[in-house]
Amino acid sequence: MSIENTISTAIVRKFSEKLLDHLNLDVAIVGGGPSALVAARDLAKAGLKVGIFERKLAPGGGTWGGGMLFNEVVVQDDALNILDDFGITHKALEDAPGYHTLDSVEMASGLIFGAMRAGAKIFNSVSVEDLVFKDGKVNGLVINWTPVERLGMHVDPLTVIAECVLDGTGHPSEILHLATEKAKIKLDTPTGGIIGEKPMWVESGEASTVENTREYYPGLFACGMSANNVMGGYRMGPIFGGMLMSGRKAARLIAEKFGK
Ligand code: 48F
Repeated sequence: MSIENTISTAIVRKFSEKLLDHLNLDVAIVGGGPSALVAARDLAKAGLKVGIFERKLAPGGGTWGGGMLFNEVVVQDDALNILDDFGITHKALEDAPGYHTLDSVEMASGLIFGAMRAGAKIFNSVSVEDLVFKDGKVNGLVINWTPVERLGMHVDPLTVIAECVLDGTGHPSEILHLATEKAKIKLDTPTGGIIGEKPMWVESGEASTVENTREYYPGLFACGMSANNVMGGYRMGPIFGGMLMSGRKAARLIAEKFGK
């Protein structure tokens, strides 16, 4: 066999094996932002089979760009233990006790690496376009290649079956929207629907992101900005402690469902 053929055969075979091995999951996570990556690492460490489906080529969500493309972000004391678990470096702010800065590129790459090293698999350039919803229960995801979605090509999708689905899609809460609009699910919110994100208030947004991280319908959880949007929390900008702690909380709640 020529080397050209060997390379192509190896890639097609290995990717197919990986996808086949992840068509039936304990936890399917939509979006590879910071909260989802923390959840994925913790869930994989708990022994669960976890797949992340991320629309973009590069996972990491809103972490890469820091604040307005200045590639530094801020994290508060409460979340340092999570950064330490991933081996991501941080530096205390001398003039603001309790707050720390870190390089947003190190954070994004460190979170991705940590989630994968723990055993979670990331399928990038894959968009989740629908839910599998049977007998009133969320059963998994409907997936397609992002270029297919972007080009509006009429190509039927594939499905991934999962015990639990975690919406980590950030500000748009895409999966919870699908749940309310297509599956006609009533979410566990005061209105049964999505309340919608409020403007910026850092302290409130940071606290509510963690508070609002929970199960919104049996088997359907939300973390990060998605959880905050559902419950009408405030946005917080480039401070990331709430996102990291939200991921950890989502993993704990989901792991409890599996008796882990
Ligand atoms: O928004 P995002 O970074 O998720 P997060 O964990 O973190 C929010 C912060 O980055 C920031 C913030 C903190 O101050 O406010 O915004 O809530 O990442 C969400 C990821 O989900 C992907 C999207 O490409 C992004 O990388 N995503 C969204 N919808 C889909 C999706 C979809 N339908 N299918 C696949 N991926």
